[in-house]
Amino acid sequence: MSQKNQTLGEFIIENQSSFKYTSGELSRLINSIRLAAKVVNHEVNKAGLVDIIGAAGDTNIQGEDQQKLDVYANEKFIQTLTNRNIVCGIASEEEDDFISINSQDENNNNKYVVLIDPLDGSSNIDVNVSVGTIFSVYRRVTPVGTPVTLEDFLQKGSQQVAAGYVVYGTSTMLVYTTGAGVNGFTLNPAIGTFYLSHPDMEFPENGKIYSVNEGNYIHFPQGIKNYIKYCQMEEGDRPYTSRYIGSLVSDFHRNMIKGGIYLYPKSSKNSNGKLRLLYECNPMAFLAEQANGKASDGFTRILDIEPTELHQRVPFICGSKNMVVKAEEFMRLAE
Ligand code: AHM
Ligand code: MG
Repeated sequence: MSQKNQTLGEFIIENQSSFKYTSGELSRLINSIRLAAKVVNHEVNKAGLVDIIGAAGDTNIQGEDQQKLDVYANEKFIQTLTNRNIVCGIASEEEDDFISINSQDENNNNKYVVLIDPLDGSSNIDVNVSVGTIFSVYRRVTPVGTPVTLEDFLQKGSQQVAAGYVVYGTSTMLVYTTGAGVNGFTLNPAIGTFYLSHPDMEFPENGKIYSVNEGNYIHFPQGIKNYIKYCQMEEGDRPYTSRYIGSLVSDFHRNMIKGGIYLYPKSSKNSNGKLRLLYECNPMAFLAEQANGKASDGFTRILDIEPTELHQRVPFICGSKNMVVKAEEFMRLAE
């Protein structure tokens, strides 16, 4: 039984046996993420103090400026997962291609691949607004002991065995699922320990918050425009409140606790929206469903989408179940 004040370390050990593959490998993986999260948290927290903010001069495969902390977080997560010889492959928002680990080592029997957005919402770093890390875990589909291939990463979201995020906010929290509900752990920075602070997290079925970048309104599909107008209409429990941080993790986290919907639709400028299916939308969708919420591209369940590319983008609507159902209704009606 999970109980408040339990440490994340204790929780992982206690819940290991309830996971269907009990080799301990997944527990070690979550432990490594916990460690890397603490290291990155330390750096994020002093971002305003040291000369680490600002663009590193590189652009990633999507042509966006990389911030130095993105690079740092990327290195830390990859290093931690690689050095401890825990996974057989990693794909990251910051890497053009996936990384195969220890493919030469015949003793490498690791079964899991990790997909990660090491520091999401990075445009918020240099203005002291919260950012996050998102991760997604799959069992490889190619034989153990051979180098991983793209096939191991291009799996449907419904195949995930674990997913989670770290929110570097007013407190730092690690929230994750292994398919048996969602639990949130808050870091006590004084002693560097995560404590179970939010057991069995769930989206309220209805909410009163909508989160969308309304600056793009003019470019949105008609169904989304109509849904936004519906949110703003004076009727019943509406108008809803608008809240948009521009950090997916933080917007999702608030909406899960308070009840709400997050939308990043396609637009006349971006035909597939902005967010990436494999390391942003799928993990958030898995968490949402595990927390009694829902995630959709407007028509299809996110977790049912068959991926075709590592850095694929997809429209994303996610949050309280009834709100997402309503948004989908508007999308269908406007077809
Ligand atoms: P990033 O991966 O480049 O940081 O972009 C992802 C972020 C999300 O966290 C956030 O919800 C969204 O982009 C905000 O985009 P916009 O500024 O277009 O509203
Ligand atoms: Mg991102």
